[in-house]
Amino acid sequence: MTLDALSPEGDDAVREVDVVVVGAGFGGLYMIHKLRELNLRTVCFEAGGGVGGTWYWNRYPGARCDVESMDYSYSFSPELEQEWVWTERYPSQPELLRYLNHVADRFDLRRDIQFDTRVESATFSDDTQRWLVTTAQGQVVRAQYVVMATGILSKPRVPDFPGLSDFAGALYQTSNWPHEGVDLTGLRVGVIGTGSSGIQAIPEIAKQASHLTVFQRTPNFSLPAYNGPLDEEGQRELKRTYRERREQSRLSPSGLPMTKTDESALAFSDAERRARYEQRWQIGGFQSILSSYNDLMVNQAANDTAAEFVRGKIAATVQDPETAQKLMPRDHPIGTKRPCVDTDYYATYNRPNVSLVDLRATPIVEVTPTGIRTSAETIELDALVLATGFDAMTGALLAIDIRGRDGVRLADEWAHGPRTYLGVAVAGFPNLFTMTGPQSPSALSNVVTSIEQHVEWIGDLLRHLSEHGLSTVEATPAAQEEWVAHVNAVAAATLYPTAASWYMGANIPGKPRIFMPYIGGVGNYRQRCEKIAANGYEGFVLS
Ligand code: NA7
Repeated sequence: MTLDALSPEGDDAVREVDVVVVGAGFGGLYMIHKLRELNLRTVCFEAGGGVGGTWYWNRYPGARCDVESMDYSYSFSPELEQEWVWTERYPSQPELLRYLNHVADRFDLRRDIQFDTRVESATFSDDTQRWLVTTAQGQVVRAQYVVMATGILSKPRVPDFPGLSDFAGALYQTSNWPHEGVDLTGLRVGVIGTGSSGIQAIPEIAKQASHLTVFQRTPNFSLPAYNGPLDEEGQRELKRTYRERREQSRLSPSGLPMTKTDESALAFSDAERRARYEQRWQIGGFQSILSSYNDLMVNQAANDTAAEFVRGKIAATVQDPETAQKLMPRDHPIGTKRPCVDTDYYATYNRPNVSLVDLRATPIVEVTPTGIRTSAETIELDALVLATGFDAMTGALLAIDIRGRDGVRLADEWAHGPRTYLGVAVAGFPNLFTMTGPQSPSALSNVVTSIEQHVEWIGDLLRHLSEHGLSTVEATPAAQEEWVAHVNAVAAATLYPTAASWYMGANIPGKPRIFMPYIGGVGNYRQRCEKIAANGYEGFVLS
């Protein structure tokens, strides 16, 4: 669908809708569907040329979700979940993009989406009680509600290495990978960054490059995926009890169908712990080791036992002891940065065409036209891949000039870190919803479970407003303060804030360091949101 080009001048040029949704990834697509059920006129603006959000942009070799296919998928339509057949345990980026395109077609969502359109600003008018949303294309839309489905990892971080713009070889960023694909065969390739994106791309790039140099600033813990085909019979079997599996996920700590143990790592002997970790290691996935005991994320001594086990696995896999040492994380407790899930990552360092540069020991001095100069050497490169991450959780929101009551800018409100009520609303910004926003479980959960919960909760709220003849909802400052204090208190009781992670905003120079996701658990959070709704939307003013 295309909207008429609208000029900002003059009210006639302003299109009126009930809701503007920003972003057509997992969140935006389901939100459009939900709003249609509510008979609300919606327009969704999407910066990309197609649906998919994260899965539209991140097309680097090896790109794959680290949550299993059967769970990283919508549950809102039992028909959809029965008819879609996944091919692998962990969905690849192309398969996820096919799935989201299928969803867009199946529910006829495209007619409410305008692609290739970046939202620039959203301003609340105290006079009209409406939002005025503008796009980079010069369109202006007036809406009663705005839903930011902008994603938690969607604003790429481009590092500012001296000389980067003078690099004469091919320069790529994993989060903005060319759609036509890239052939790195026979090239000398450098990869900067060893988070999930780097760790997934490195084994694939190593197969193509004549030589691959990995530039690592901080080693990460990575756990084996044991990815493989999903057999159809097993999948059919699982789908027989899909509803129960989904329900378990909704009420779980992390949005996954897992049961919690109540055993402490410190209650067992070394040998017993090793046996359990080994058994978990064989299952694969990032929850495998981390859910072995109940105190790994709250007790340093307990965490050390799991971290040491994984370091042992690195030592056993990587043949060169010096390289193995460099790959072993020692600066953060395991799990406090999102652990990576890989296929052959550590073994890739046994290839003769792969080398590792430890940037802590020899930092990058500059990028030259032909390579990278570190404090120790110059490495000639034909291609450079930046896998340097994102301005997570707040980046995409603050990239839009959002102004609430009295012209107050969200960027100013959040100058010292995000402050929200339930991660979905902000005091002073009526009728604005931040889907999977900071201070909701978002990044610490299976994000599709969290997205569905937010979409349904927002949908219920909009229905409630309409049924009661109300048109404005706004979080109270007091409820927000209480929520922020609760989020911080829960985080402070864990090891998470001890790591310089993107959860903390620590990867972005100058960003306030505050633990952004809500760690109290998906199920607890859901129950709290439901109780708030049942009590007439406690902590909100409805008018
Ligand atoms: P991440 O996890 O933020 O990883 C980015 C990597 O890039 C990480 O190793 C960073 O090192 C490194 N980096 C960033 N800036 C620099 C500079 N200036 N110099 C050297 N190295 C740098 O992003 P991903 O895209 O891999 O993954 C994001 C999430 O997507 C992931 O957690 C999953 O949830 C899915 P650092 O650790 O900051 O020292």
